[in-house]
Amino acid sequence: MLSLSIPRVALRAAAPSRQLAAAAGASSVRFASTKSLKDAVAEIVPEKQEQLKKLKADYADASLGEIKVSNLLGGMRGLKVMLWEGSVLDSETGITFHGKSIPDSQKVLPTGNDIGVKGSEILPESMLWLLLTGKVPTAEEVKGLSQELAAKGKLPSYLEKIIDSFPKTLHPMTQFANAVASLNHDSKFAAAYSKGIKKTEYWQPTLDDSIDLIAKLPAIAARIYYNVFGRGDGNQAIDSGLDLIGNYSKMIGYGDNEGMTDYLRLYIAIHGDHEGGNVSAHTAHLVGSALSDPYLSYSAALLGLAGPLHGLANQEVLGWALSMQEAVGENASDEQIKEYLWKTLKSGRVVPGYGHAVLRQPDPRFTALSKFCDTRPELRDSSIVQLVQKVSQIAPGVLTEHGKTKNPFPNVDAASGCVLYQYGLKEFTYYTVIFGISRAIGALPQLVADRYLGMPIERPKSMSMNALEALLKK
Ligand code: CMX
Repeated sequence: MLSLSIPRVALRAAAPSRQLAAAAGASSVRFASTKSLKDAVAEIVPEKQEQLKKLKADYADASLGEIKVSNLLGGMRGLKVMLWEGSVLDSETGITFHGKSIPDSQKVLPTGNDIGVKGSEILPESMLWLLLTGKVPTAEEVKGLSQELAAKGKLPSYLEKIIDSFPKTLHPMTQFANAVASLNHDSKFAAAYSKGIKKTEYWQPTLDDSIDLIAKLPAIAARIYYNVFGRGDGNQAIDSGLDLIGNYSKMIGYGDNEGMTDYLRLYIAIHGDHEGGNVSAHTAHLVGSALSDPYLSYSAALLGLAGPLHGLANQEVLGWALSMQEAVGENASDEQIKEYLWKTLKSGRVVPGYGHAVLRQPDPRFTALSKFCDTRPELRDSSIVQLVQKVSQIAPGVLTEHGKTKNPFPNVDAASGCVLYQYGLKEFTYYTVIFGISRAIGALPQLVADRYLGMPIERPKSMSMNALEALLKK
């Protein structure tokens, strides 16, 4: 099991030192600032535009590497062909958000305790602020953003009716994507565009729509949960004193469960952005490049997230782990787990929650979630959490021996579902919906950046096999 002591102690120590720095007038820490998120974005726009102008002027013809046939035939792995501001994924060290690793972010980003709601994990609002502006927000700024999201969180009645009309048998992700697309009815960007808004101003209604959508995702997700599984408060009541995920947790019936609520905050904060090339983020960017509004762009992203090789893996992992538990019992030996892994591989299936298109080491998001489990007795002692942890130690050896995957280590999806399950959220066809709340805080900030940078419509060149052969044989 992984030790928790270092980041937790650091996290505890961070708040007083930040306050002392503020008292001493240190310019990098502004505890009293109450800047709005829109003001904070407006502040960085000119310098970002200048940076892009300079890149174009100085390096337009510089090469970023050659394109091989294997890239074209292999899912474009490794090709540097997208601009993405919020985060960078290193194959060995994992994700950084504007240069900050997950432990770095845990040290500096405001938590529930910092804004007066119980909880010591990063608030997704804090991560959203960091991703949009590159700056660490003050506690007051995060509190202001939480209040803004609570004020905008209620669903319009037409949307409630649309969601209520979905058959219960429709997969929750299909419902989620449809509901999000329907909000395009109220898009400020679409309305401004049809009135002829100037290109330089596109980013403002894009940001307005993005904040509005992020504010409404919890209520959409909670209404789907209530309709399909009959759990939660049924009317998605919003408490203006709570943060985004405090409200979501309450809506789905976990408002009194501090462990679950803080887990959801952590999971949603660190899962939000994973640079631009993953299917959901890339889809939002691609669809948005046609100037489709944020609702349409993010709806498309959710449909990509619903694939089993991407976001649906967290649903798959749990089904797979429970089947294993049923087959080998609660106290499975290493040998029994190995055998089960081989059985999965020999049947031609992938081991869900393992491998990654970019990462070549254990996913730091998996590590952060495992550390969370280590701090909570209710998770530490859970047989399903223990099984998932044990598999994470055994599977890399088996997958290495199997010899196919380039990364035999667990990804974030290996850990995320078992915690939800242990806390009683057992409807695992719903798990990817929670991932869908999260990915918005990474994909939508890039749409805003795409608009203030004036990024063009995305249009790569495709080739047929005949055209490829003709070119190569020349
Ligand atoms: N179990 C068994 N085989 C695996 C495997 C796994 N977990 N991961 C990869 N492989 C296989 C691939 O299927 C591929 O086999 P073929 O050559 O027969 O097609 C081979 O190993 C090489 O694949 P790779 O280059 O290592 O991996 P890719 O970049 O093609 O795919 C991913 C990456 C994540 C789709 C893949 O590792 C996978 O299917 N993992 C299981 C599903 C999963 O956990 N997805 C979630 C990823 C995180 C997320 O997006 O949320």
